Amino acid sequence: MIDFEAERKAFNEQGVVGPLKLWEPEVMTAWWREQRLSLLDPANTERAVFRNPANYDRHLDVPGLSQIISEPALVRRFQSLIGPDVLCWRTEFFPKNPGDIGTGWHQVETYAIGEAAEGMLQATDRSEGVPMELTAWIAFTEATKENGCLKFLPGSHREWHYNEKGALKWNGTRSENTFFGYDYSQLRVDKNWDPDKQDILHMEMKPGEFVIFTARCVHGSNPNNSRKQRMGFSVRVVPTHVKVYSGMTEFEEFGHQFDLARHGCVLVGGVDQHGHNRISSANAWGQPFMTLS
Ligand SMILES: O=C(O)CCC(=O)C(=O)O
Ligand SMILES: [Fe+2]
Repeated sequence: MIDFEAERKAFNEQGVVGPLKLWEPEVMTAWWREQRLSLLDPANTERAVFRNPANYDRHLDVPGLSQIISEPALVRRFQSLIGPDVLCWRTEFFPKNPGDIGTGWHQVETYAIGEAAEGMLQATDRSEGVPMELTAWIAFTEATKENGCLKFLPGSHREWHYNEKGALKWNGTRSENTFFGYDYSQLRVDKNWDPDKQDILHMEMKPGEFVIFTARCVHGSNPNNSRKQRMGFSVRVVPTHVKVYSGMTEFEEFGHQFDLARHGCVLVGGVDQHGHNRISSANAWGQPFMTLS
């Protein structure tokens, strides 16, 4: 039995709740071994929505990923935190290879990363205290302090420590403390505030566990000092009142170009009473997505 009340309370206080369980470690490990092959299979890659190395939104073409985004363990939590009507607007892989540096601290809400000053998300019916976006970061492999688990500043979602709307140029380097080439420290509201001096929550997870957070909660990850790859998969969702990529036909992020012609959101929970967004009802193979009522 999931204690939704307790999880909601923890989330509201901290901006993050986890680790939570999706599958047993052995189940995840075997499943992920299969998905790795599917990701590289040309039959899938030629159907991918975006053709660039960022590898976003592969849930729209890889059948296993099309299914995982609708797992009740995820969707029921999303619904408990942002309401019954839930759209998955993006998925992202976060590999961290042996020797890779940590992901720098960052804080966003509308995903106004870099040049996209207006952001990718626009709320149209915001209620006080209810987030307009959530991420479930699923551990496809083990995530430990040693191999680059996520880290959070609990409670930091209540205050803006970074100016999300500030212009930031992608510098193409992956130096320590940058967010894949975006130097978030330039956006710090208070230059004397040091995230590393705050109370840090290290979110260690077994394969098959996940954590839910609002990207307003300052987060990053540790470097990978182990000999194995750490792999996370972020499922990003919004309530249906949020406009996704409104008025946009393309965007640029992390030095890559994204053409939105084939992008759609997936309704993983409830109904879409707003009709703001293009909805994908089936993946690239014509297999319908599952929506929990
Ligand atoms: O996995 C990471 O290193 C960073 C993940 C992250 O920032 C996110 O999912 O929003
Ligand atoms: Fe992030």
